[in-house]
Amino acid sequence: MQIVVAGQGYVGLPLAVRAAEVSHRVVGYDVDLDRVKRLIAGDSYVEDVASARLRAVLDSGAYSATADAAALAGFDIAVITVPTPLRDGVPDLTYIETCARTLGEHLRPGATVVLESTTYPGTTEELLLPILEKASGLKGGLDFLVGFSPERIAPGNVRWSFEGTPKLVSGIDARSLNVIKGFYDGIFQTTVPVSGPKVAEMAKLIENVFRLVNISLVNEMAMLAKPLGVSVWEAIDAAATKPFGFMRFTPGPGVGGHCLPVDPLFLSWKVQQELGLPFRFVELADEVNRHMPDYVVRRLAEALDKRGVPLNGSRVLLLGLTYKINATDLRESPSARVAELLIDLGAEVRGAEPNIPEGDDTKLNVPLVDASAEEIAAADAVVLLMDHARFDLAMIEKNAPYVLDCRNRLSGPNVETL
Ligand code: SAJ
Repeated sequence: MQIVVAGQGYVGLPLAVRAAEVSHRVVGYDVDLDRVKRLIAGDSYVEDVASARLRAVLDSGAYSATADAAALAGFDIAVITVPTPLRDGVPDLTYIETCARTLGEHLRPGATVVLESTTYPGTTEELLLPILEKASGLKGGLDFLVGFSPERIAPGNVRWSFEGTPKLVSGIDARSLNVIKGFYDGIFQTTVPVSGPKVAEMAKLIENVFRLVNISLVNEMAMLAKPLGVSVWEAIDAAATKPFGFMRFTPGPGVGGHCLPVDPLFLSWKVQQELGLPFRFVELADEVNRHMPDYVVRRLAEALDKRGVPLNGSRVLLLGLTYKINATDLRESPSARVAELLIDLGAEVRGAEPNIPEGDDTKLNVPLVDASAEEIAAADAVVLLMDHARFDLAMIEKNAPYVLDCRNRLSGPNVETL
């Protein structure tokens, strides 16, 4: 079939390439010209899509990338995988709206549109469908089909492959569900039909609220266990020996990424808007997680004070600036907030991040240095924010005058854990 995947980011590109590999003709549409140029050159910027795979589907002609909306004409199925950011705590669906209008102009009778972008329950039927109908003059359900299927991309997850991760599928009616399920059945090993888009939209948010709340729980436990003289890390490891009814989460310097700090707030915003009620778990979890950088800085200040080194004027080396272990993505990373707080208190802050290409420190608020023995020894304090596999933990333990270990990976007289 003729497929369009609108938005070629960490969600859209894996889907587009996989659809091309299973013999669809796929147009990868993105409004970012730089991205399109890289795609046409076979240069993948998505860690889970190797450039060799991209080049193979380009060479076979199964996949093409474009920023030209005219190339969307004639699609059988269009999948929307555009960002849904928050702007000052409010969901920004303008990317979905713009994309829907563009697709609507090329919508033919019998075609299907699927939304994958994470959003609040009701978006597919209350926002997307009317825009498609207005732009096309066609009637949803009658002339064209619509549904929602949330993404479950776990960047760098080696245990669950893209096609091996079960995929929720939904449609505004039985015909829509049938076509959408059929499309994803050709790509994923397991599809899970649900009764409608709202269920699928809500399920995705439950998945991420679950993680956000549980991570904030262990973060608050970490802040309480320290003054109680208990190792929260050892206690979590002990709790994790329970073979049922428990899932292990670990404390950290905060919650980053494009999912967890953002998606759950779509739900709390919708609940507030529709019901005039707070979604207290999400608000509290978000508050606790956003406090973690302040807690890291407080612990560091106390440790330096004990060593007679005022934070003001001290040299601090942050290890691991991306949002999660071994990730290359900086979005919403707590390291930026940690650095900002330290700089405001007069510290001279440097960062070491082996997963960011040399010279790519334009998005950082600290100068990028190597995690060398010299850099580590020259710091008054080192903070291990992300225990990337590329770090030489033994060398860090040996050379750092003091380390605040936010991941419980180090040990020694010069090491304290979060
Ligand atoms: N984090 C902790 N403690 C934990 C787990 C995570 O502090 O126990 C932090 C991470 O360092 C990171 C943030 O939370 O800053 C988010 O971590 P994450 O493991 O949830 O990673 P994400 O944001 O890449 O989440 C994605 C999600 N996938 C989708 O939304 C489609 C999530 O549902 C997946 O479970 C997760 O990947 C995964 O398992 O890799």
